[in-house]
Amino acid sequence: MSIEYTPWPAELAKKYRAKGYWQDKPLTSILSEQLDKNGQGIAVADGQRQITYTELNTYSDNLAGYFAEQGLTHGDTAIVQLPNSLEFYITYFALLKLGVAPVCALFNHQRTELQSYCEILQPKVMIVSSAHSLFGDEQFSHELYNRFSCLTKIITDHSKGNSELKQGYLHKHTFIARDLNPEDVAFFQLSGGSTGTPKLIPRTHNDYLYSVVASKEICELNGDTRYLCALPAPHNFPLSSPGALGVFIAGGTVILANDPSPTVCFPLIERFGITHSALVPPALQLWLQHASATNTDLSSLQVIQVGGAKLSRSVAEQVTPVLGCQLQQVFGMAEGLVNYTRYDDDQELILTTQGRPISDLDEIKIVDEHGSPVAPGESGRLMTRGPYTFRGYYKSPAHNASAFDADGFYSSGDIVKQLPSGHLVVEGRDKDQINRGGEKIAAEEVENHLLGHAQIQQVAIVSMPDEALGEKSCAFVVADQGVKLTTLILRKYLRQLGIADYKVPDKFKFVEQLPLTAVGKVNKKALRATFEQ
Ligand code: OOB
Repeated sequence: MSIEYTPWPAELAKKYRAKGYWQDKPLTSILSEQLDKNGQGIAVADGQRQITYTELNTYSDNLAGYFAEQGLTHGDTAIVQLPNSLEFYITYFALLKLGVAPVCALFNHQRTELQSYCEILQPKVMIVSSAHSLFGDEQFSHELYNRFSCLTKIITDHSKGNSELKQGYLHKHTFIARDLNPEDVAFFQLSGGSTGTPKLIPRTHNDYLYSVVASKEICELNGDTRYLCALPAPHNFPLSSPGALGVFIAGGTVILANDPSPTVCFPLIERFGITHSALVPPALQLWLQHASATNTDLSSLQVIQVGGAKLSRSVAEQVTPVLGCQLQQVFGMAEGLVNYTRYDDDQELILTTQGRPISDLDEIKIVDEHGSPVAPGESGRLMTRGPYTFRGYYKSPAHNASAFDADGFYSSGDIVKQLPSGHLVVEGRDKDQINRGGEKIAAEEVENHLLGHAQIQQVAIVSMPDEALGEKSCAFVVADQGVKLTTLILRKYLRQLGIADYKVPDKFKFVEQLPLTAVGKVNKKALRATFEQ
């Protein structure tokens, strides 16, 4: 059984194949193609350990065999939540090999996020880490087993000592490889989201492999590339743009960091001779601040990619003088479309634009609020379709009806303008989302949690400007008459529900009422304007 998804129309699929963009190969070919030429090359290293391509392949074969013994089979789904570790890639490839499609949660996701993914995906298995507070003991696992009858197994990786996961991959378990259909869903990406419940993005072997192969070419990765993965490994940026998968195609080495702070990353840059890394703007700012004061040798750095949120020109300008390497801006989304500034672009384009699309078959439309194209060079809403941009969220027909136009163009919710060179400049956003230094918060999701509080009548969450993160979140709260709620009470309430920390509003404002628009909706623009001086 294959996993359902909205396919590309036949005539477009034909075009993507005719150009050779869809190669009809599974994502697992990334690994198998390294074995003969580069089996002894180091694929992944963290501070303590490293594994070769041959080991990555053998371990993921073993684990696939172990999963099969546990009853997992092609067409099943899984939830993976692992820190940046060798085990993440071993597990990812093991599931791909079996034809089991995982969603890889971020490590800072908590109870409510994991429960939502379980609800949508009905996974048969979860692969998690005891280093996460939820899985330090059995309690949450029991809750999940009780609530989701689909769930047959929660496999825990113990960061110290032996674990079921390690038993699974270190020991021989026979795995009989089966043919994978490259048109099938390989795994799910997480959407940054703008709705009440999280949305999952089905990514097929064909579309994802193309985005990685093309990204690896644009970014000129090769066997000498040593890529520092300091952002959460499952995120689309460090996984595929060109990310770890791009490095594996090139036969280079991925070095893992637990977080993007200079204290963690600078020693790794020196020790491993890191050539490339990917950062969000706030992390870049920290690197810039620390670089001038450090004795660490950063001279191996060739390229720093920056994306996930808007980079200001003044920060962009410092990259080459301070870090001594090239800046590449990356504007991408888990749904598909990724844009890069090219290394040989004019300096002005590199400093002030978010790049141009990967592919000549990426189609871009910039439209006004009625859906009509704006004049060239004007700003408007970004709509896109192409060989690696998805055609529908998983099991979300109602939301899909508004997220796509009649021609299958996806509305990303970004306000952009396009220069004659094709480069896009991100000017703003027309989605109910806060971009907290690259971490995306769907306002409605957190609003719904707060509305669950017995003494809250109304709530609206909007972004407020922040020096370090670009944006932070503020909740405007209308409480029941005569009730005195405090920031402390509501923070505690949300933490007890179990939501990721970055989603907890940075500020709460208690108000008598919320401003309304002419049609009676909450006027978020007016709320945001209260932060402007
Ligand atoms: C990346 O992916 P997501 O899915 O976490 O977030 C996508 C959204 C975009 O729609 C846009 O609103 C924002 O993040 N964004 C940027 C940006 N890059 C992403 N806004 C301004 N400037 C940029 N450079 O964030 C992502 C995926 C792949 C590669 C890079 C980033």
